[in-house]
Amino acid sequence: MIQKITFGSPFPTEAVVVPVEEGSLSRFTLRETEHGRLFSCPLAKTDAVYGLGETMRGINKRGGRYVSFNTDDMRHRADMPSLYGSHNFIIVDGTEPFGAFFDTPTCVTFEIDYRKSGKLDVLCEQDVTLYLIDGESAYDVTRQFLQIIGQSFIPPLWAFGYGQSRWGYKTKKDYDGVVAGYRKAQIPLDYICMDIDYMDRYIDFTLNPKHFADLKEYARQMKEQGVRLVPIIDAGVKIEPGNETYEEGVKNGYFCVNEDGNPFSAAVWPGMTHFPDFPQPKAREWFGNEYHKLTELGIEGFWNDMNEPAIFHSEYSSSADYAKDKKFRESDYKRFFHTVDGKRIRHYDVHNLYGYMMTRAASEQLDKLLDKRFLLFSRSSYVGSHRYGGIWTGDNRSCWAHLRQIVYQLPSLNMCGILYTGSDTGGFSGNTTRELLIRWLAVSAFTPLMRNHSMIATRRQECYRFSDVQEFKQIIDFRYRFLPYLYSEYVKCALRRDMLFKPLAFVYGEKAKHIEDQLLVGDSVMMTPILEKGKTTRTVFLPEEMTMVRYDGSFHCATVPEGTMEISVPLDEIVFFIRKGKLVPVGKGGNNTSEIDLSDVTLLGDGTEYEQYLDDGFTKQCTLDDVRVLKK
Ligand code: MIG
Repeated sequence: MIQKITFGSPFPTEAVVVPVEEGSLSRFTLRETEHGRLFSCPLAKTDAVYGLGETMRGINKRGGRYVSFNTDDMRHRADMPSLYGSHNFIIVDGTEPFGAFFDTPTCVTFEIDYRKSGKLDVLCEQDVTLYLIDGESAYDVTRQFLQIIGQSFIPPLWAFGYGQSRWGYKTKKDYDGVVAGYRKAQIPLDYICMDIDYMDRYIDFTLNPKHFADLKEYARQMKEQGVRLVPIIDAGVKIEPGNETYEEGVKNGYFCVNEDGNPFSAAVWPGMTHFPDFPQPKAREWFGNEYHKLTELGIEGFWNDMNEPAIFHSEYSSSADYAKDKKFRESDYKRFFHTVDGKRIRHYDVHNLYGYMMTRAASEQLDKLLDKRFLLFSRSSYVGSHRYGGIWTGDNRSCWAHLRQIVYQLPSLNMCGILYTGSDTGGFSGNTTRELLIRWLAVSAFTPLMRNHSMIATRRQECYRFSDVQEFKQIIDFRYRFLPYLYSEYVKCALRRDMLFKPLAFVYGEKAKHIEDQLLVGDSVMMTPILEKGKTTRTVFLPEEMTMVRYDGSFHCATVPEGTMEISVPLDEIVFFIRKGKLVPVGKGGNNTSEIDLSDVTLLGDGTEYEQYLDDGFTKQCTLDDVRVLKK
């Protein structure tokens, strides 16, 4: 059962798209404080607390403090309160499980048994709509929530292939080298991301005249080889006469304004820029339509960056101010404005919607510009973003802790609707190691977005640059052989409003509550990755009898009993498990997704039937009519 209670008149976020009955406050007590409304509820000693999407720490969020305020800060320490997205849905899993979604577009602080309080405290700075969901289990509560926030974005099949990216690729030679490197190593590749250097001086919707004047022909040649180019688009539009996007935006009032009502200026990569007024529907339509400048050249996928929005300095604060104290950014967020329905709205008050509305802008227009499904993922997000695109989890570091973190983030993001996601494989900042990258690939092999990305001036981390490239090949080959299952499960989850990654506790309950380093992937699979340096073995908890599958170039299956077991996982192998009575279709693989035959599969596991979603990989209409039953 879902009820909503409105406190004040919150800005409509459009996170919830299904009508919900009005109710009255239960579960929480409410206290008005000088910092906002404080909602509190007691936590029993054994209650687990789930949700909160893109946050640090484990799957059970208990013991932590989390602040929903979208932030670009690459120091992802364990106690980091805010990352790039805000997903205010939280689930208390106790004797009477319930969920609460605090729908408010600015700062919310969650303290979860933080001060030995035995309480969940949620402080909402501003007006809020609270959605309360009662259910039989944490999973049931979550599925009810997924029903009211609408259907997830479904990218094309090629977006489930392996992608290479790096901040620092500049010329065609760089991109050609990537294709050649992967070809030579016989490692599959489906797309290459183009980071900011493809543009003319970081100006959105322009091309570097020296290197990419003929992007159309170049994109065609790449596609002929089965590789798509996926350019980045940043939020800030460079202030420069002659920049069409800038001129149109100013002329039509499509930019955020400062205290004087003039377009607000802030420095990002291109130098001084204006920020598109994404909460304004007309501005969204205009900015989204600008993507035609690239779709006309044959581009079918994009990533949206810097849309918290990130600011280096502004017309109000210098870079020295920014370096000194984060407070300056916050005060800048209070000094520029959106214009919605003729009303002026302080950016700070709707801050967490900016990346969401940018994704929406792009998605709604790409849908009009293209006759096929497209790839779109964003850095910043809010609940509702999942209807328009995916996200990547931002600027992680090449360290084992951040490999582990994505395992925790996957189910938490899925609880908040976000299905198309993945992390910078190998780590963004810092220098990766061969071992870390391979283990990271073995985790990303299960995530919808599987992209190797790294920061400028770090060690090069394309797989073919390492010794014994065969070991990398085997892991990525696995991904392509696993695609018939992964793709089918993804689309079914989107259509059925389900999670792709579930904590074990969501299915097996109490006995699996302590397990956070194994995940259920779709309906049949349990993944059990190696997350530690130097380890080639690990302990696996089996909540029931399962089929253990080892991939070493081919698949080997064995039935293993409920309980605890030690498995060995050499660097070039993948070990996963299939739940009792379930099946997993695996294919023959290929050098890219166009070579994959999703219908030519072998069924692994001891089940009798598998429901496979099957289509051409790009058709816009995905429906459950395209599910066929495979029998063993
Ligand atoms: O200030 O475009 O998270 O993936 O490579 C850094 C350069 C801007 C941040 C993104 C990262 C990207 C980088 N961007």
